[in-house]
Parts: sequence; structure tokens; C-alpha cells
Amino acid sequence: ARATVYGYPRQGPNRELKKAIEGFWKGRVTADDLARTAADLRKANWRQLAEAGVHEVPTGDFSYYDHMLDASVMVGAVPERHREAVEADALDGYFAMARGTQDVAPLEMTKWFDTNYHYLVPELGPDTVFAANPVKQVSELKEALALGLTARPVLVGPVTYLLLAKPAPGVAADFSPLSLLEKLLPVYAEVLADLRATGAEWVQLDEPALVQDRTPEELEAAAHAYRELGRLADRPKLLVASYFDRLGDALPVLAKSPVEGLALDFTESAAANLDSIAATGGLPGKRLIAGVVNGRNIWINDLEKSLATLGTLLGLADSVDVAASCSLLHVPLDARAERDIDAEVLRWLAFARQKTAEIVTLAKGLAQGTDAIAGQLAANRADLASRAGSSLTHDPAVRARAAAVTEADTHRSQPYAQRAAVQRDHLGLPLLPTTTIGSFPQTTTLRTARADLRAGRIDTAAYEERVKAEIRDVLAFQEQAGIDVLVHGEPERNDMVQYFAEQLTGYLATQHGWVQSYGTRYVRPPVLAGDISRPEPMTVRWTTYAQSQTARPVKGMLTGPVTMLAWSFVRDDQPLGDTARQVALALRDEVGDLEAAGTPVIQVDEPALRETLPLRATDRDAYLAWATEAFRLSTGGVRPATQIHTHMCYAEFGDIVQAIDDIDADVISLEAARSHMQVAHELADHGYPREAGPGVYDIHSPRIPSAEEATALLRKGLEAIPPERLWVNPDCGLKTRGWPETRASLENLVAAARTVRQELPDGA
Ligand code: THG
Ligand code: ZN
Repeated sequence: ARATVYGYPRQGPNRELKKAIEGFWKGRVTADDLARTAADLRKANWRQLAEAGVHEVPTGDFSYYDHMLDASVMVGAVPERHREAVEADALDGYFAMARGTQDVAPLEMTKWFDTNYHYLVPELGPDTVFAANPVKQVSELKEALALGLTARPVLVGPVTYLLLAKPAPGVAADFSPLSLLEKLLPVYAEVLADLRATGAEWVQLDEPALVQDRTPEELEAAAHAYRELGRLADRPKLLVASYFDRLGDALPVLAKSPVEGLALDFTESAAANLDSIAATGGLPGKRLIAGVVNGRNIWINDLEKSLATLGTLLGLADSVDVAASCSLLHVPLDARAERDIDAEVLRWLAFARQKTAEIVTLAKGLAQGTDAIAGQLAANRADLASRAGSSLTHDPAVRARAAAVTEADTHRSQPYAQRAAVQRDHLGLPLLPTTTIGSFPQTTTLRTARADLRAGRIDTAAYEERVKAEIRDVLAFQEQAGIDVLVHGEPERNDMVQYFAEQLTGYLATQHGWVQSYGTRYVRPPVLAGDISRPEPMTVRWTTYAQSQTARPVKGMLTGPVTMLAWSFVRDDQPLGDTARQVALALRDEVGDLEAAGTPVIQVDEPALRETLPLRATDRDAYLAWATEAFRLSTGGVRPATQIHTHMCYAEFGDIVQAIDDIDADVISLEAARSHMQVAHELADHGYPREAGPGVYDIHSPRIPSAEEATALLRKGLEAIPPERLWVNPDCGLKTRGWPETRASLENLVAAARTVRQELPDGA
């Protein structure tokens, strides 16, 4: 048995890659210096893997921005609008595709399966002409071979590449990129031949799209693709990798194909994948790579359990190698870099470096027997016992409270129609009330103040004075602009998950735990490590301070339980629904305290509700059941007069309209400006009975929408949602925007609301 990985964090121990690329964009780093930094990082990663005992290192997984974008470049799928830039300069053209330029839009970005990584969506059409461009893959393979290592190039597989693509602008929406398979395969054949010629014995083709529900036609396309690639005379051995879920119906397809190896996820889907392998009569003659170490969470492996799985697999394939379930791109680099995490708790955590060591240990145990790894097994057993027995992971009070939750706790005391009338009287808002999503621009003054506080240059009192001054400014602007429901602007928050994680018991924050979100942007997901409780109110001071400064209603702002889970590393020792319930109860306390302090409107944001939807349709109902229950539990305890808002973004909502209904929020604001109010119609078609604010200002762009534009969008919104139930708001929070465009845009938004109010029959 050999140890291997599919991919490694790209950024470097101090995010050197981010700094070099952003420096290049600003003209402060030359293309040569960027290339040197990148090559040094790749070399350091390979050395680290090899020294840890990995037998076969990945190449081609590295990226300046995104591996799907790299795949588009490799097959020559450059959109028409970027061709000039790419021909003028390959690197500038690459970044033009990623980020756009003054004149051309970038490729669209979307989430990579159910991870927090985002990829750039290939744009294809019937006229797309593919052409092989293997230079990046070939040169990175040469670099690794030059170090004397055994290396396996990793490519996005042709089927996944096409299944994740979308019709280019101007191409019919029903165009199926998969229809291009016949044209794409010769390009892959050429790349494979070049990699073989360069010295690759094996090449890995990643096909994670095959773990999603696939039609018989799509499975036939996969069978065809690997029959054709298998038939090539001049090629390396092929390893088809799947991850993030079970292969299901795709497993027999790949098992019967001529590829020499398969890689499967044996973490959460171990039982299902084992059954499928047994049901197809094993994988005789094939190399199996068993992903037994979770590649997308940060807990140490249960080595004995993994060895048992590996032992079962031994008889089912020609050879069994050990890996993480997916690329280690999705976890931070090194847990040993953390200085603020308790030493006992640190032993429960495995980031990329620690996972690599686990993979090597398991491969050794499988090859030489458990005696060869007796020391590691004993240490692992002790660390697992420490975690299982810790008071952090088992707080009896939290558990008792979660167990005592009743059905009634998850429902408002009055049905929507009744409480809506109470809220109308209580709030006295005009028709088409205006509001914002929550955050206002995070000024440099604020960031400086936070840095000064951390560095001890100012004390807490001085910092809080600056936050209060900012709140006063934000309120004064909103009053002057004529906004109806105000927010305090969230100047005290760094990140909408981290801010709460830092204040909840049971949650750990990391110092260096960066994970790539997209391009050069990284997040540090906090760790849901133990039972969650709220030692004291988290937001009440700021919200009540804001309310004390204005006569208009101020909205309290919280992050919902599902998003807290989605943007954190979650516990693997209890069902997600249990963790969600604990977080929901902590939030319920906060909601109750806000209400008691006189907050008339409370918003609980769930931007991630759609993104955590399971990949397989059969798993979705169970997810939506606990997710919607957690939201209702966090908000269900308030009086009828208290208005609960929520906000969702980053997603197409069509397939979760029922869940949006089931969370029973009184008002929802949604991203809609770019989809021209389509979401308003989706809600209306569903018969959504509550109030909604489809965004009329696209905050993802520095463009200022004119009052006329916002007016037109509102009129469109009114075609779907009646005036008693339509709110007027931007698409999303304003923290990434500057003040000048925020000011102008919100003034236009209020003007639009006033214009459209006048057009209403009763001239409100
Ligand atoms: N918070 C968290 N997770 C998220 C988002 C978030 N996941 C989904 C989505 N939003 C991802 N979007 C972004 C947007 C900006 C940045 C990262 C992810 C970003 N990061 C800074 C950087 O890399 O320079 C670092 C931020 C920091 O210092 O914490 O700009 O909103 N949790
Ligand atoms: Zn948003």
C-alpha cells in the first residue's frame, strides 16, 4: 500500500501566494517574481509530502486562481470576449478571465460542490473549438520529477468539466455542454500523451460530478469517455477520482471501464461505496485509492476504524492505496501553527500536514501490519479518548436543554396572517418600506481601530468609542436618506460567523487556519468543537445603543444556525442537526434578549441555507428538516409583534422555495438585482404568503443604480408581490462597498420607493 494525496493547500504558510498575486495585480511584483514564488511554494509542498512519506505526489493541482479555470485554459475554452487579452499576454489574459477588466466581465463564479471553495464556470457553446494547451501540466510535472519524486498529474476529468460548464452568453439556455464530449476527448488524449512522454506513469482524472444524481444519458457519456480514453495507445495509466459522496450508479460504470484505477471517498459514504463495490463483483485488476482520511474537515482520524475499512478493501481490488477523501485544499495547512488553542484540544485537530502523516501511517499499517504503527495507534487512541471524554464536547446542561426542546418551541405563538396584522400596527411602516441588509462600509478607520486594539495601541474603551461614533454616523445617514427600518451597520464585526464564534463557548477560532474561498480570498472557518452555549449577550449592547440614538425602528442582526455551521468546521461526533440545535438555542437566547431590550425587528441571516443542500436528492429532505427547524427554534420564541427578518444570497433559490416558506420568517430579503426579479416570481408561483424584499441594488458591483433603474425593478417586483408585502432593499450587506457609492445608491433606492408608492392606487 502506498500513501498519496490529490492536492495540497496552495497559499503557503504565510499566504505568500496571495501576497504575490495581489502584488502582481498592483504592479508591485513582476511576472517573473510571481512565477518564482509559485515554483518555490510547489517545491516546498512536494518536499514536505515526500519527507512525510508520501509515495506519489500530485502535480498540476497548484493554481494561480482556480483549477477549473486552469482546465478551461488547458482545453482552450477561452470565451470570445477574453481572447484578445489571452493572446496579448497569457497571464494577464488568465486573470482577465478570473476577474474581468474595465471592459469585459469575468467568468461566473460558483461553489465547488458543497464545499466553501468557488470555481470559475466554463462558458461553452456549439461553436466552441477546443485545443490542447498542456504547458502548465507538463511543466509542473517536470518540476516534481526533477526533484526525484514519483508524481501523478491531477486533471479535472472531461465529464465533470462539461457537467460543471454552462452555455456561454448568447448561446441557447438549453444547450448541453455535455454534447461537446466528442470534441473534448481528443484534447484530453493529446494532454495525456504529453504527460506520458514527460514521464507520468499515472494520471488522475477527477470526476466528482459523478457523485451527484446523474441521468442514464450522463452515465452513458461517462462510460463512453473512459472507453475512448482507455482505448488510446499512447497514454499513462488512468486513475478516475471521485469524492464528496458515494459513487452510486456511476460505480459499476467506472468499474467496467478500462481505466486502471479508481479513487473513492470512504469517509461518510464508506458503507455505500463498499456495498457498491461488492455488488459489482469487486474491482479485479484495478488499483483502488481509499480516501479514508476526511479531506474537508479538521478532526484527527480514527486510525483503527480506517484500518478496518482498508482491510475489507484489500480483497476487493488488485491493490489498495491510502489517501484523503478529497484534495487537502479544503483544510488549513498546519495545526501546529496555532498558538492560542489549548494543548489538549490541539491534539484532536489535523490540518493538511497532520492528515498527510495519518495517511502515511495508515499505508504503513496496511502494508506492514499494525505492529509497525503501534506507537501511533496508541497515541491516536488516547487523543480520541481525550476528545470523547472532554467537558468541552459534553456539557450536560447544553445537552439537557437540547433534549427538552418541544415541537411548540419551534413555532411562533400565532400563525403568520394574525401576527402580520399585529406587526403592521406595532411598526406603523409605510407601504414598500425601505431597509438595508445589515452591514455598512467597513472604513479604514474601523480596520485601523481593530488592529490598534489587537496591538494594544488603544484600550477597549477607546475602541468602543470609535465603534459608537461609527454607529451614530451610519444612523444619521440612514435618517437623512429616509430609510424606514435602520441598522447599526455592524462596525464591531470582522466576519459574520467569526464574530459569533468568538463569543460562544464550544467554538474555537484559529489564528492561521486559512482556507481558499476563491482566487486570492481566504477565510478562517472557526471550529465547532464542543457543546455550544452563550455565556452572555453578544449583540445587545450595540443594537440598544443604536436604538437609543433614533426614533425609527432599529433591526437587530444575527447570523443563523445553518450559516454558522456551513461556514465553520463542524463536529463529526454527532449528527449535524444536533449541532445546529445547540447553536439555534444559543441564538434563541440572543433573540430573546434583543426583544426584551426593545428591539422591534430582528434579522437572522441564512445566506448559506441553499449551499449546504446535500448533493444527492434523497438526502435533501432530512437536511432541510433539521435546517428549517433550527431556524424556527432560534426565532420561534418571540412575541407576535416582533418582526423576524431573514436574508439569503449567493444562490439560486428555485429548489428551496418550500424551505424558505418553512422557516416562517416574517420578511425575507433576497439577492435579485442581477436576475431581474426572477426570484420574486419564483416566490409568487410557490404561493409564498409572507413579505419579501428582492434586492434592487446589486452590491457586488461598484455601479450606482439610478433611481429609474430601481423604480423599474420595483415595478417588476410588484407584478409578483402585492404592495402590502413588498420591501425595498439592496441585494446584500454593504461592507465591501465604499461610502460614496453606498450613499448615492441608497438615496436612489429611497427615491424609487417614493415614486412607486405614489403610483399605488391608494397613493400611500
Ligand atoms: N464569511 C465566512 N465564510 C464565507 C463568507 C463570509 N463563505 C462564503 C462567502 N462569504 C465567501 N466570500 C468571501 C469574501 C471575501 C473574503 C473571503 C470570502 C475575504 N477574505 C479576506 C482575504 O482573503 O483577504 C480575509 C478576511 C479576514 O481577514 O478574515 O475578503 O462572509 N466565514
Ligand atoms: Zn447577502
